[in-house]
Amino acid sequence: MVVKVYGPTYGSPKRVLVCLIEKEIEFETVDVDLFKGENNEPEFLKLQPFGAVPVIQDGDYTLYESRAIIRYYAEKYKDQGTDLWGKTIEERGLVEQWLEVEAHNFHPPIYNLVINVLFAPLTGAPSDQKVIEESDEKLEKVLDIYEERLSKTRYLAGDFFSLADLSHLPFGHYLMNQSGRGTLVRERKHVSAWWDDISNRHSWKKVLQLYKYPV
Ligand SMILES: N[C@@H](CCC(=O)N[C@@H](CS)C(=O)NCC(=O)O)C(=O)O
Repeated sequence: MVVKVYGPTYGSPKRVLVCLIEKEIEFETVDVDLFKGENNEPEFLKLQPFGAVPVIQDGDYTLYESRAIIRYYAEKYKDQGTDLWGKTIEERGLVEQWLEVEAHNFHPPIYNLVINVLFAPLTGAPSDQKVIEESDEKLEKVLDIYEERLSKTRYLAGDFFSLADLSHLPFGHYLMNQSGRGTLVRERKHVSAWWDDISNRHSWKKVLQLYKYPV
């Protein structure tokens, strides 16, 4: 059964795509145009009632929330492709910890920057300067903690690439390439080396080659 992934051009679905490639799982994609509001059409809302991508369909199994989906596939195909969980329960605990850090500390400020710096000018919506300043400040603090961690281990959860690193790729890409804030990474030696390492993986390059970001 081929996994169907909805919305491949957007950031959060790319988290799923890069995971599927690492796990050597076959998939196909279905375009959803957020700019045309296709995510709020009744047929789509039957799959994802909150109107966001990604959603996957795997036979008659449907799942949404990108981090839930990557956890599901990393577990279901534990022995296939790259092991994204680590070998021991302690390593797995650290993978989970850094996945939560990505979701709750790293993602919110960069998401706010993407919305206010990148998307607002494109859609004619107003940019909130206060949100931009607060997000910059939060991101600096988060990256200082990453710098400290990555001075001790090659990857976030230890000396092995995991779901925790992978989860940073889609919005890390925005941070590095479209937000005008790549220096936040480049001025932190270990974060910079980590970014070069994870963003040069074959899986991520393949995602970027197959599915261009909308902006
Ligand atoms: N927590 C969700 C967030 C998904 C999300 O924010 N998706 C964006 C695209 S990157 C979206 O569909 N935005 C449209 C909207 O929310 O109206 C996940 O990780 O799957």
